[in-house]
Amino acid sequence: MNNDERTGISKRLSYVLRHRPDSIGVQLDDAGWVEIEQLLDGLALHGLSISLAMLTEVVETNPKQRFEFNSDRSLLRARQGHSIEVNLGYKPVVPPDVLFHGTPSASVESILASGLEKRRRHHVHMSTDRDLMLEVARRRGQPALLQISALRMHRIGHQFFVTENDVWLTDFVPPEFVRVAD
Ligand code: HQG
Repeated sequence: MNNDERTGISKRLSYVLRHRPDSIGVQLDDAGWVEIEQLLDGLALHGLSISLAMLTEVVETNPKQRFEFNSDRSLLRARQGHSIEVNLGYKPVVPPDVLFHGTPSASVESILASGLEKRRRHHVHMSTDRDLMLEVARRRGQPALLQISALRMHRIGHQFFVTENDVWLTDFVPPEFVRVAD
């Protein structure tokens, strides 16, 4: 497969596993897992016939490691980014002092005024990786980098979770914990 083919399959998987499993007639369990056989059948019935080898290639080479197999490789799920109700089972952890969030520069003023909201996702997404966050912001134009006082938030009771691929998640970042990064 070439890059475009992998990206196309990855986008379709994101759509199905984060937002609309019903679009191919499959169901996710509480933790967001789908049976691989069901997934491949559902995709095939809805215009995307791929083999298990192709699916595995997409999952393993995904630049942001968006998907994961369970241990016996019978199930697949998205690691984050859901809009449907799932319990991913991430445990609350103590965050580092500072986390970063990338956003279009046009949104900075609004965020500094009203805080960082999760919008249609389940959490606000952050990272320790500044470059990665700038890349995220670039999806939508001129990028800006915000810095979040994560540890201070944690000390007053905000919960943080971290995924296997080092995406940090929280519910809401009040404006007093956000500033433009140095
Ligand atoms: C912004 C993608 C104005 C927020 C990416 C962001 C990431 C506000 C947008 C991952 C605001 C929501 C997450 C406020 C938040 N005023 N704008 N008060 N509060 N926003 O896509 O963080 O490809 O839901 O800054 O690469 O951009 O899906 O979140 O710009 O890793 O795997 O509202 O999603 O990964 O946008 O992206 P999103 P995000 P995937």
